[in-house]
Amino acid sequence: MSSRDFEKQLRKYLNKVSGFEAMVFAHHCGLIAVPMIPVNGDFSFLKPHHQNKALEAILDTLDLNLRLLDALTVDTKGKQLEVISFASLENRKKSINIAESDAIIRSTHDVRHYSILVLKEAYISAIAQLREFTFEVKEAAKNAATCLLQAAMFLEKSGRFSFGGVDHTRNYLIEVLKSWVSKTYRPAMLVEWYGSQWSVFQKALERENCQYWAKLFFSSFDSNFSFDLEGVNLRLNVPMETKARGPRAVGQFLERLSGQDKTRRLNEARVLILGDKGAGKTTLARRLKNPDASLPEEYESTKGIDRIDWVFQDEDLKARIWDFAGHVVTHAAHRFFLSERCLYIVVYDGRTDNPDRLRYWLNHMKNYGPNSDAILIINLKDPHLPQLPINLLKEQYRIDHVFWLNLGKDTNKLDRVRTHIHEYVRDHPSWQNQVIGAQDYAVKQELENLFGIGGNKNGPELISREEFDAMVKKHKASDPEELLSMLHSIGASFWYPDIEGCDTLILNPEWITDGVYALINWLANKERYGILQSEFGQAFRDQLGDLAKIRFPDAQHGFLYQLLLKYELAYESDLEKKELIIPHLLKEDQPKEGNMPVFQMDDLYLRFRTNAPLPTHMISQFIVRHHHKIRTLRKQPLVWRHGVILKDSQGSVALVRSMNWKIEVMVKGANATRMLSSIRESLRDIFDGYIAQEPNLEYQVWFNKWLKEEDIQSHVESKVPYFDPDTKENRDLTDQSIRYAIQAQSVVRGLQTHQRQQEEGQPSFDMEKSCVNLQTDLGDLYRKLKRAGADEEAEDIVEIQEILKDAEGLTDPKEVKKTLGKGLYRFLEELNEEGGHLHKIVAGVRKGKAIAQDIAEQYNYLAQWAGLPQVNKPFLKN
Ligand SMILES: Nc1nc2c(ncn2[C@@H]2O[C@H](COP(=O)(O)OP(=O)(O)O)[C@@H](O)[C@H]2O)c(=O)[nH]1
Ligand SMILES: [Mg+2]
Repeated sequence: MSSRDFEKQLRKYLNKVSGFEAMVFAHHCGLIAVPMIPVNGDFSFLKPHHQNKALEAILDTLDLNLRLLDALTVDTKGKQLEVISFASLENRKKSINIAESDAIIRSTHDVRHYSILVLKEAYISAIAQLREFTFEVKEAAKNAATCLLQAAMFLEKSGRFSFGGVDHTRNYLIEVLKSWVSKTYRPAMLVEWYGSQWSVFQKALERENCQYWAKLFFSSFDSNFSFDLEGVNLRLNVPMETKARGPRAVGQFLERLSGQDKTRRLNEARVLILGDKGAGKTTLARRLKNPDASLPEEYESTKGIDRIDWVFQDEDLKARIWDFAGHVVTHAAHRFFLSERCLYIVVYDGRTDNPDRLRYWLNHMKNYGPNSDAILIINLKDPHLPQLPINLLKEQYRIDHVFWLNLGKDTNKLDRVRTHIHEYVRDHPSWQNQVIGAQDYAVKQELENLFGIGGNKNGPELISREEFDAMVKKHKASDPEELLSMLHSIGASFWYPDIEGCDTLILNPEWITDGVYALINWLANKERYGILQSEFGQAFRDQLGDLAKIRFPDAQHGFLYQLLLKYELAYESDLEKKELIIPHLLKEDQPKEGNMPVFQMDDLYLRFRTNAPLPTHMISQFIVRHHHKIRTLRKQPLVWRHGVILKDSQGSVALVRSMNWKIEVMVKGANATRMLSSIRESLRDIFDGYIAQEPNLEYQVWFNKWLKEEDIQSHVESKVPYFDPDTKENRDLTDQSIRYAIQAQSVVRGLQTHQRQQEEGQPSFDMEKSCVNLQTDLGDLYRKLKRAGADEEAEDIVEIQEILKDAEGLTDPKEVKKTLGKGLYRFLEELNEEGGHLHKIVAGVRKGKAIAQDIAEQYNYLAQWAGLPQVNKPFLKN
């Protein structure tokens, strides 16, 4: 059967089935495509910082389809959309796109690319079915089948895939459709069809610690794709925080769940109240819990955060209300501590008549809880009705409901507000069904009681590992470490296995938030941005009075110091007296003109542009990550609240600053391209941590002409020059793409003509980039080891870095093999020796494990090309 005949046949039969059946067919194609994706034996084509999201999309999209499929057969239309919230659909689309773009960038159009496209089409068909666009459903189903065939063709070339190959695939797909039309038998799809690709797939999943998914795919094929909806629902209702940690964590969570007697609903949500001072936040917080509560007096103005637990007795459910005050930087910090089950309430004083203040808080919320809804309370302290563009705001923000009332007087309306919030917390579709195992739940409950969360405030702030283990035993839960990570991720208790001295303690999360916020507020009040550890005591006394000694004794200041670093809220100054600098508290304005670097037309310029104000914390996080490269002028570091000047060892200079809705980067000097690349990747990585939409990336290609990255890429890729409407000239963008190190395939290929002929499906390889990445990671590890006093090990790294520097220019894999053969490989092997000296030291330093894993990954990537042996990723449990 030719491709054209195949398409004809597809169309013919798809026309005879319903939209629903076409969607099921597309889903079917997706399921068959997934095992082809790790064609080279792993998922390393996904960029490290995309791995979780993209892998989750690959493994989980089909579940979302199944859920849609089920909703379509059972529920009413309105209900369907509610069940599958728009946020999760949007996130899914983005994640598949990420996986797809990685597949394209790391290879030519090949198995990976086409098999991910099948998934995407399956997803599109499901969404189209939900909206009842039957024509689109069928188009997507047809595309899914043709892409699957493309993938199969590429796979056949690899020789790994044997069982009847492409012809069999075509016939099988047509037979499936026919069977739907005639509603008779359904042909079986066997794993044997994949030949050895099946075991490649299973191994790739094992390598990612995704055994759970390996089993799932196997049983799915084994039962000829009949699915158990209960399993789908369990998977889709895994707590969001666990989901965000990727498919490994989800698999572990589910395995853990299956080992417990029963499940219990996660029974609390957080309600965060934001708004200007005096708007009525505290009034609302108190009256939600108790409608008869007295109004707060003027002098009672909230200092830090007040927390009030509003318990719905009969449903074993509670809303934990956070009444915020204090410096906004404390809001920036809370995204690190709070779980994702959040509802925001913005309170607005009706007398203000300044809608911009409302926008300010709505933006704030959007930055820190992009998937959360807001309820607006317009507090009518007097009869005057303010003019507010509510309809417009509803279009721009996720506003669930708006209430207009006098919080002090309107008892009936207050009742309505209370009912609404109660129902919201109880029924919110994306967390309503989230459960954990009953034994785990019992441990969580006991911990919370002990810490006095929502009640007795005299509880301890931390317990030892022994006490925790005893608790686990008492409630017959298993694997305390796994439980600790789970509790940590849902914000029930905090555990930091990689902070020395802290690894044996289980902490009350509210102790950490209160401590961090007290320090920040203390500094903000004093208009300072830096604090010594020896000043912590004073700060706590000033903020908390007598409670300071009890809650934050001197012995525990060190943890809080470490935590501020860990959460990238602060960095340690390089000066002799180790001071913590909180970039968010630095002065607003940039240095004066004479102290700013001057950039010329032919320097490098890029910018990230967003369609909403950027979270101010983003640039702070960037500053923290790059603080050791801050340029100084007459001993003054050139850094301010919204930007920083960086330098590298070869005299290149960069300016990175955030302005309104964009981040600007300018770089000059010998090493500019490389410096720009590293800044760009770092910003992307930070953006990625905020769930909000990834911004547009643009480059200045010639004077005042800015082009989007994907446009440059596609011009270079398709070898079509760019037509400049201003000068009416055609201009080639290849040079620009090299200057900015934008990965377009033809550029990569152009640069690597000297490399060995690329086999079909082999990723292209950039030796220089690979060496630079390795050196950066090794550099990080070096500094950490030095600080930990492991001089000898640090020296080994210096040696390896020297070798890497020499190897940067090599183009022949054989030579690379010779040069790099020993040092780095041996180092990584040593790192892998559990109980070995190096293993222990690296495990003990902050982020040591993560860096070591990155190094191993980078090395494996290089090794694959050079024909060197692969290493295991250190510190991963097998
Ligand atoms: N008359 C009147 N006073 C109110 C109302 N809401 C709040 N207040 C008063 O306004 C002041 C500030 O309110 P508060 O809840 O502390 O504001 P917050 O700073 O946003 O927490 C307090 O003295 C309240 O008693 C209202 O609806 N009517
Ligand atoms: Mg207040």
